[in-house]
Amino acid sequence: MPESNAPATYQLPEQMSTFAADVDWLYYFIYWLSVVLFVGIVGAMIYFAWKYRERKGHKAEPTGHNLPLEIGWTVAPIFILIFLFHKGFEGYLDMMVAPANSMEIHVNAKQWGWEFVYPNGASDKELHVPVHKPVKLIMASSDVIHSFYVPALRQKRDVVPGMFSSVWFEATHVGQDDIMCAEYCGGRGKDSSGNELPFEQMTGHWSMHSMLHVETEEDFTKYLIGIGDKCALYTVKGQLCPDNVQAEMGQKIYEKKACQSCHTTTGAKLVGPSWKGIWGKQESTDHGMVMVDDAYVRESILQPQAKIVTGYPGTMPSFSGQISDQEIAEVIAYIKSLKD
Ligand SMILES: [Cu+2]
Repeated sequence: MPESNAPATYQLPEQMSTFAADVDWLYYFIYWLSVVLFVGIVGAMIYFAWKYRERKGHKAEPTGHNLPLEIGWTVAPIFILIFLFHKGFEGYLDMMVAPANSMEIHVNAKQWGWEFVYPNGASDKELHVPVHKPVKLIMASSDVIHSFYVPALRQKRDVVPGMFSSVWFEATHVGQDDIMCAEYCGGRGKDSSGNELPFEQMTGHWSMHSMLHVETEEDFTKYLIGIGDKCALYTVKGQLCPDNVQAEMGQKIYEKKACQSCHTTTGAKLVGPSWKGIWGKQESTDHGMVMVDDAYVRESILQPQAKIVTGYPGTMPSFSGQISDQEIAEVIAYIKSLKD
């Protein structure tokens, strides 16, 4: 794979991801192929128009067929198209299939801004990623269709309400680039009573801008700690985050995901069982006795209706797709810390 580190050129922005060089190679191949064909065809046209112009004493004669020539100009473009399809499809697969060790970051798009949620639930309006590490973005929209676009990464994908779409990339050097929305997603030029807003207060698709910051692993860890990810320091060293730190993070998720509207931590009964003292207990459910352990808590977050504790309505919605494995581990650590 060629190095993807080239600076911006007249036609293309700077290269900042591993597949940027391949994308650009194909772009320039198609560009120069078009230039050669354009000059060749228009040149031949002008030459023939001049050569066979109307002159006294010359009579037009039909040219008839030239079979080898006709086969040649039919077959040659077929091979060029097969080659272009092959290169394009190869590049597409490369950009679609994220490596298994990718770091997952959730992206929420809405009118008109971006939110990036890191594995432990800490979030920010701008995207920070470590250099030379594959990153997978799992993207959702809460209103209309948006499109995540970072020119230097050569990555662009629609973000559609009601489904997840994903992209991945590996940044090749430390730097910054713009994150834009490439789907016209509306705008607001009037207030609720229909009066035209002053220009500075108008907002919309064009203001859906954010920044990508590619950082060294050290800077990225500092950033994660800065936005409240206390486990980052341990994760980056490949160590397990201590239980008490995880429990602290779990408490934040408990508040942020509004778990407290149904589960208390005081023993009081709300819509769902209180988390106080529940860890390790045997509970009676509609599927018999169940031990409250990692497996049961995980299942109850992702498929709340699987085993409902007797005496509760079982109306909890599934958090599947809205909570990462790391966040589940932190919620579990928090529940563990509430043992009496
Ligand atoms: Cu948008």
